[in-house]
Amino acid sequence: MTRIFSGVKPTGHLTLGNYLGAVRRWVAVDQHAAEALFCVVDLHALTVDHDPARVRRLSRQAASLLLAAGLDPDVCTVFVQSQVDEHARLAYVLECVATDGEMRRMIQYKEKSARERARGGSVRLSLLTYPVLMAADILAYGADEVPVGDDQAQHVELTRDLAVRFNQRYGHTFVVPKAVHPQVGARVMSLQDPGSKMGKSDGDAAAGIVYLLDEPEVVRKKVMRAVTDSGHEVEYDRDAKPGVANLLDILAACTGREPAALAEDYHSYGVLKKDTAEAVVEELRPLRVRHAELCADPGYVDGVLRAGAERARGLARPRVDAAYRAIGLLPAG
Ligand code: AQP
Repeated sequence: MTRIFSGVKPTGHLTLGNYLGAVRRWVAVDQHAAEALFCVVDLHALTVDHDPARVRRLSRQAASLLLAAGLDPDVCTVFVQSQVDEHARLAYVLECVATDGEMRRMIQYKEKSARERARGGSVRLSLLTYPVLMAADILAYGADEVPVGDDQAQHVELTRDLAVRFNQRYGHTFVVPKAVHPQVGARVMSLQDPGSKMGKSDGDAAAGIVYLLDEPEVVRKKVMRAVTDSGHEVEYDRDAKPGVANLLDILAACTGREPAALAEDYHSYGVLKKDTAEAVVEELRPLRVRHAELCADPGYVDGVLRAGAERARGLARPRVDAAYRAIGLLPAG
């Protein structure tokens, strides 16, 4: 049976980008089609300046949102990365296979390290190496498929390279996974800056980000204030009209229609925004309701995470042990 692994970072509140680009497909397709593991990758949240209490809070919230969105712990495994030691154990071994040059070519490293330096901060070493940890997240489970938004394509490519290199040097140990992207919603852009991804850690740009737990009125306000392009024609043209194209992509993802076909129905930006806002509010409504119920029952969420970590450990341990043996480490006991 196909095995799937994917995750979210608790670096901020989950966004519409996370939902349309990843979580919605995990719920609707992946958890039923395969043996699927979904992880709150909290170790990745430590790669930039962070507040420990906030990371803990956001980890629990992310897990609750995944369950509220419809991940069913009876059919898939939901867990927190730091509760399964195999991720960090394997990451070190993979660091001995990856190269410094490879790490420095990662687009996210270039962008985020430049951002940190511009703020006058220092760049954590883990920001450079975290794609290796991400490779460990995936390879530890022998995942065949990694359903992610477009922004993660380069990291999955690196994961494939590391798996192939390890297998060639030390004997076949890892499944070589492939990235799977949704057809619509693979890259939701900021409503205020349609040239940039709607990313949850960009707190300075909250006006352009729809958070899954935003009140409906807030969602409407953000969408109605979305930056659009010059002219009045509603056309689906990502280069010439990125703001309008982003709204059409979002509306398409919420309605199941094609963005170019939707464009033909609209003759003003105002009506397009209004319909997009309502579609987003409706899309998120059930998730918000279920999330409120789960918040009233934190013991349930903790129980799901405990069971998930135990199961994940059982799946990862044999492959990580095999990697340790293959690379030349003396088995314990
Ligand atoms: N804007 C987006 N459009 C489509 N998919 C997206 N994803 C994230 N943003 C978009 C997908 O959601 C999954 C989880 O993402 P993540 O938690 O790894 O990263 P993030 O939400 O992008 O968080 P940050 O901290 O703001 O990330 P950086 O700054 O690292 O990009 C992934 O499948 C992702 O593709």
